[in-house]
Amino acid sequence: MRIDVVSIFPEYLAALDLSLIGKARQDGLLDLNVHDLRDFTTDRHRTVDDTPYGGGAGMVMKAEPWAQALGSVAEAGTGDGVTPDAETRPVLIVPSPAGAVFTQAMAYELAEEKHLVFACGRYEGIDERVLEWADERFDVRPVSLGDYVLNGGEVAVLAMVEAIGRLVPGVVGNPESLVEESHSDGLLEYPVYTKPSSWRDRNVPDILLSGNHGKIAQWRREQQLQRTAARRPDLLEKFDVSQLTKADKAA
Ligand code: 6GU
Repeated sequence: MRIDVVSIFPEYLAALDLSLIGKARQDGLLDLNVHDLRDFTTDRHRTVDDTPYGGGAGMVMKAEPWAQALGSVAEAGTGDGVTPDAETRPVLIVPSPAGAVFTQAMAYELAEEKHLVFACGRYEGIDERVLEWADERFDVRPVSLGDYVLNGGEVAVLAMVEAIGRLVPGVVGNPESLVEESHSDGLLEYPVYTKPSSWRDRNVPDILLSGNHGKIAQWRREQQLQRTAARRPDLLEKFDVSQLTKADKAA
C-alpha cells in the first residue's frame, strides 16, 4: 500500500518510523511518504494561509499549494505521471472534526486500498474549492476521530495510519491477534491476565486456570457483553442480536 501525507509539520509524522508501522515500512509492506506543504508554494515566504472571506477569527489554508501538492502525489501514485482514472483513484482522507467518524469498519475498508493520501489541515481549515477540485481526481473522504477538536490533522493521521496499517496483510505477524480485539466483533474486548496468578492479594479468575477451553470462551464472551453494556451501551444497541447464543442470553 502507498500512503502519502501532506502537512506543514512533517516532523509530527516521524513517529511512523517506529514500532510495527516502522517495521512494515522497512519490510516494504507500506510505502509511506510525508510531504511538506510549503515545498509546493512559490513565494519567498512559503505562504500557506490567508484571512477568511466573510471575516471571522483565524486563517484559512490557501488553495494553490494544496492543488500543487495533491496533484503531485496523485500522479506519483500512478507511476507514469498521468492523472488516474475513476477505478484507480486514490482515496483522499481529509481529517476534520466535521468529517464522518472513523471506525474499525472504515479501517478495514481502507486497508484494501492501493493508495491513500492524507491532507492535514491546520488553522480554520482548507479553502473549500480544494475539495471540489480534488473530487475529480480522488475519492474524497472527510474523516473525524470523534467529537472533540484537535489543532490539526497530524495527530489524527498518526491514529488512522496505525489503525489501517496494522490491518494490511503481513503487517501484524500473527493475524489471529486481530480477531479477538475490541471492535472486531462489535463488542469491547474481554479482560486479560498474566503471571503471577496471585498478585497483591488479587487472584486471576479461576476459570482461566481451569484448562476448560469451552468454559473459558463462554466466560470471555460474558465479560465482553458486560463490559460493553457498562462502558459503551451505544455499541450494544447497534450489535446484531442474532449473534447472541443461548448461553449469552442466560448471562
Ligand atoms: Cl480528524 N481533525 C481535527 N483537526 N480535529 C479532530 C479530528 C480530526 N477528529 C476529532 N477532532
